[in-house]
Amino acid sequence: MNELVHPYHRFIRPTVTHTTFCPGCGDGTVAQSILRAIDGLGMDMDDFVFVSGIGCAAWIPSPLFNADVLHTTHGRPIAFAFGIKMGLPDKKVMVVSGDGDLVAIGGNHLIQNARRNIEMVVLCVNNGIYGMTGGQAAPTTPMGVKTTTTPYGAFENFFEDISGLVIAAGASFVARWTTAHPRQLTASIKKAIQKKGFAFIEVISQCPVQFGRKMGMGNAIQMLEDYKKRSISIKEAKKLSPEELKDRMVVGEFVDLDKPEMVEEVTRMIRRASGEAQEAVDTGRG
Ligand SMILES: Cc1ncc(C[n+]2csc(CCOP(=O)(O)OP(=O)(O)O)c2C)c(N)n1
Ligand code: SF4
Ligand SMILES: [Mg+2]
Repeated sequence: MNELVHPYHRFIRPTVTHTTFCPGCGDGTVAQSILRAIDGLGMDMDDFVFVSGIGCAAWIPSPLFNADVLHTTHGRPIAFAFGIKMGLPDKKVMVVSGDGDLVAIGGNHLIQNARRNIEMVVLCVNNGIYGMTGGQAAPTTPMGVKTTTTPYGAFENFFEDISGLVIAAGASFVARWTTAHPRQLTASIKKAIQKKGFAFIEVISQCPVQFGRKMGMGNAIQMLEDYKKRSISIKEAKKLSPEELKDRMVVGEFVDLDKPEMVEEVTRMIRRASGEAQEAVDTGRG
């Protein structure tokens, strides 16, 4: 009998026999969307260096993907990714991590590298909570949500629009989808991979175990149904008032700009500086 092999099995590290994700976790959809995008572009794992921090979402590229992956410290994947891009400018660098990793402890790396417009893809899996460590409140946890650290409900103002934050910081590509939009997500990942600049994709993703259970949102399917019900395209959102948009999730590609990319600018500057230094030596001025 022929053995059935998943079409993306070739992308998975041979030593990996299972994932760390809970049943129903959105991280599987995100992983598959990334692999679909890479396959759809006719690219290979060797074209990439993946980087992740610490958290459930950070397990997506490492150890799952059979590629060069840096599984770094909590909050620092973008800093590592910047270094990799400077040293290996021909590689595609993709960061995959959680909202806590990228927007809480790693928030400053996120905004500064978006401002610099360093060419990299950053996939932020936003489940609104610190999933891996037991469901503590994150800066993305909506007010009132009961978590391990907020048993009477989250009391901090929260980042309602992290895509908006990254747009304001200066990224050249920004999109938001949910795990109920795998095809649109895959299409945006393809664009992000091809983008010359900082490309950020926020994926609102279900954590049925820590977030869904505490919020009383039901199981993964019910959470996905909720995403479908509450999400609205940018075009449709423009017709609604802020009150009407309350509790809705605006999805789509928000920004796709061409602007100077820092690694390219630095490389150009180094060439110019070394040309001037050589000229100084040749003309006896150096
Ligand atoms: C410096 C440091 N602080 C805190 C932690 C503990 N820690 C590990 S993962 C994590 C949060 C993960 O949340 P998120 O990035 O949203 O990922 P998720 O598990 O939700 O996918 C925390 C607080 C750590 N490992 N290192
Ligand atoms: S705790 Fe939540 S985010 Fe982490 S693997 Fe389980 S369902 Fe996914
Ligand atoms: Mg999280």
